[in-house]
Amino acid sequence: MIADAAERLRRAKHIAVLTGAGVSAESGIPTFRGEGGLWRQFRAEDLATPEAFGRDPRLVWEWYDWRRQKVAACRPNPAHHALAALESRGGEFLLITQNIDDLHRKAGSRRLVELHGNIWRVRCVAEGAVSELPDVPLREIPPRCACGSLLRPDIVWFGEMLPAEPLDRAFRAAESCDLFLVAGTSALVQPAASLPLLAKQRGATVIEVNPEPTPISPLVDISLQGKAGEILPALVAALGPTP
Ligand code: BJW
Repeated sequence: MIADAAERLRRAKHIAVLTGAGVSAESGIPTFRGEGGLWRQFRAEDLATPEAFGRDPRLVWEWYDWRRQKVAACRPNPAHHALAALESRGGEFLLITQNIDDLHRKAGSRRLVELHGNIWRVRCVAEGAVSELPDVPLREIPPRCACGSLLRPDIVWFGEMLPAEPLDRAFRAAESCDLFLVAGTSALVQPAASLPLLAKQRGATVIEVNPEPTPISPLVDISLQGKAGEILPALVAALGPTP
């Protein structure tokens, strides 16, 4: 299976990759829906919606401050490094991530779009200005902008539109790639989950890496069952030297 997937990757002229929380699981960052997942312990409606933030910004920020501390203690794992190595082989490439943890960038990925935002960025609720807030832990909760208004995490919550430019780049890559690799996502959250299906409709080979089956598993061309931190390095190693 790995050899077949590697052969298709080697032949591909344009590769798009979609990652989800499973890719960061081996770095120690909890996923959302599996065993030990965040949505098993917390209600998304209380913490990850604009309504929750409107009701209780302190509660929402306390949760994000806890998550920021967790993420700050984590490092990229072999899955992140393998994807950075895949990009560095050249050719048309885009890494589309739903993750907000910045670990792909830390591993060296550059042709990267973050569909659901970034945990280190904040946005002023009044002015919309986006900035980095690296403090861990936060000095004040909830943090405020210089203008006095509340800052919010620059993260896409349920019921919110995804940022237009990254979403547009992701859809264009899914439409035009000849190989779409999807790793570590339950493929339940829209619109990200529709990207591999769009790629498949447009004729791309779709390869999935996940220890568990997902709703897209019956539709993909190759399903590599296992951990991203094991499968992705093996896949990239099987490609052989960069041409
Ligand atoms: C491993 C592994 C290892 C484990 N190696 N793998 C009804 C029907 C259809 C759609 C909707 C609906 N009602 C509402 C919607 C829209 C909604 C949606 O899709 N909901 C579904 C849940 C039903 N989507 C939205 O609201 C989006 N906006 C939108 O659509 O705007 C238009 C619109 C507006 C209003 C109404 C309707 C439409 C926004 C979505 C924002 C998602 N935000 C979150 C949280 C951000 C907050 C935060 O992080 O702080 O983003 S939700 C959460 O899920 C997070 C993730 O990015 C996202 C995806 O999760 P992911 O990455 O797939 O993680 P898991 O945990 O689900 O899966 C992990 C996988 O890894 C598993 O498969 C494991 O097996 C695997 N794994 N270890 C490899 N070592």
